Amino acid sequence: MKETCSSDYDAVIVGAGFSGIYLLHKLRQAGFDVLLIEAAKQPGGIWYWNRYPGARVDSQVPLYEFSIPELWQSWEWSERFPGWEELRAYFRHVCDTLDLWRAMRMETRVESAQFDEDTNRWRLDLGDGGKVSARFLLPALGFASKPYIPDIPGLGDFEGDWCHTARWPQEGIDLSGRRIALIGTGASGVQVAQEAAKCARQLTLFQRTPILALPMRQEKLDADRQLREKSDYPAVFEKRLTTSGGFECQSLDVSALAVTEEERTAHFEELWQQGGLRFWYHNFADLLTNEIANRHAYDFWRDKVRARICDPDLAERLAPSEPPHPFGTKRPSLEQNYYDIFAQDNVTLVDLKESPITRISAVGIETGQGEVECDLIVFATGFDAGRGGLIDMNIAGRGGLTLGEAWKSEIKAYLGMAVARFPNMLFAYGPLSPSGFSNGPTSAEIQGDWICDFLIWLRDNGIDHFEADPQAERSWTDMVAQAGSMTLFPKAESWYMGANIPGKPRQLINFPSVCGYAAMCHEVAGHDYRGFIKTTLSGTEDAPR
Ligand code: N01
Repeated sequence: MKETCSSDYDAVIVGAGFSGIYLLHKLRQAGFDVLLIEAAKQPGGIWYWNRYPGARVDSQVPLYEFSIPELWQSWEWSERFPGWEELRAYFRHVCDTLDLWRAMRMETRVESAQFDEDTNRWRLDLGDGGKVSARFLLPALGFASKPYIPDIPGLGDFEGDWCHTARWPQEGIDLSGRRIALIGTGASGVQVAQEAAKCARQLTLFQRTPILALPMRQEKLDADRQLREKSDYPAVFEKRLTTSGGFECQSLDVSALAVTEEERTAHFEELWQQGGLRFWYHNFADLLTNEIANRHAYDFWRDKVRARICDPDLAERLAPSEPPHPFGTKRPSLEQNYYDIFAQDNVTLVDLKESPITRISAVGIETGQGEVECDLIVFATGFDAGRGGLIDMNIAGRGGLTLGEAWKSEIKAYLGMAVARFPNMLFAYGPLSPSGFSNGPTSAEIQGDWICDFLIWLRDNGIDHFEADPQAERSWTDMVAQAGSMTLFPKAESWYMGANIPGKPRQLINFPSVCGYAAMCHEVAGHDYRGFIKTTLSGTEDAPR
């Protein structure tokens, strides 16, 4: 293994989240000379950047960790749904245990990457002025590395503080006694709201669409219980590869319409009591494909939430009689006391559907109903998911084509990992893979194993150049759209559909099945990695298959 001061590698990985770290481990094990570059000070990816108060994962232990025995055997969690501090500590544990630090260059941003056709290598320009080159470029930026801040007039005039949840200062922000305006009520907004409500002088939530949040049912975990449960871990890790969401179980194989009302309600109630995302992923088979089945789930959710809100006007805004979109077509978030905070005197809801924000002034936020004064604005307004970080990395393939140009009117990718005219590049946890529908480690292991096997296969076969065949890329992109059209996902204005970013192409940006995806990738590998154009060292061109 070269030290990180070398400048030429077999492969460069960008990003130290689950996907990047797993790839680094696998490729080093396979004898590749590999460097991981990360802009942050510490590994953890999303858990480095999203360190706002209350940030925690929505997949329960042990779903959100690697299946590598030497890692889980020597690690304990303190909560069923761990928070960002503990997740960061987990990443340090992973890097220590797998001895990865020496191949990681932290606090270094990749400013651009160009494919050099003469030498068949990727050339990367780094933020610290350094340059590295590699045969293979493996961006592992996560689905949410580019925060979205809406273009609201007047933000430059605001005299208080403001920040996006994914750019929360590492030293933290003291929320106590402040007048906080929180824009956005997705998963991040819910988590910030629950914490801010405890200590803010005034917390005003600006809601455009109500979140359909589920009860988290957080629990403390002790060492004895985890020790007992660890005997089940191998089976859980095996199982998560075989389900459509990468969880420990999946939807029932029965329609919500094929059971009696009592049976349906009993199942809903059971899932509700279990907590977590199970109401989403262990529900009836047609929850996400049949509007009538979906409506039953929505009505159950609505009635549960409304039972916690005394003010009927507020209840209608937070849990409307009619669904704002089919249940589960936007990712549900988990809440602990979100629906209770509105009973507090220091918490107010502004319904942006009724009175949209018109501008930000020096002292607050103006809507049609007047001005809300504040001294801190928190943007919990989401991400340019899937493509944003990759485009910002200024990646240029053959002929200088940038990803931004290639994806201007549509995101296209073969297997959700490769783009035509971008040779020797595979990205992990990117668009048109199951990323947004899968928890990080599950996807990281499926794609990481596949990418590593592919690079070994290329090495064994003396192939030093591959590229996605445009036809294969087209078919894959169409197939993801087709899969989406059989679901209710297109009925929501969600980041899943690219609908949250003005001007972004509207398409389902993730493949909606982890196990289906794994099977298809496996099948491609079994056919000599069909769909890729490969060139051998002697220059023989493989016919596109
Ligand atoms: O972002 P979001 P997020 N004016 O896009 C609103 C994961 N995650 O950071 O719904 C006013 O979901 C927007 O309104 P609308 C998880 O996968 C997980 O919360 O578009 N409001 C919405 O309310 C999640 O799905 C955890 O009408 C505007 C909010 O901002 C994904 O990350 C925790 C607006 C954005 O919600 C993203 O979640 C956090 C505008 N101009 C995140 N523009 C866990 O628990 C947008 N909004 C693991």
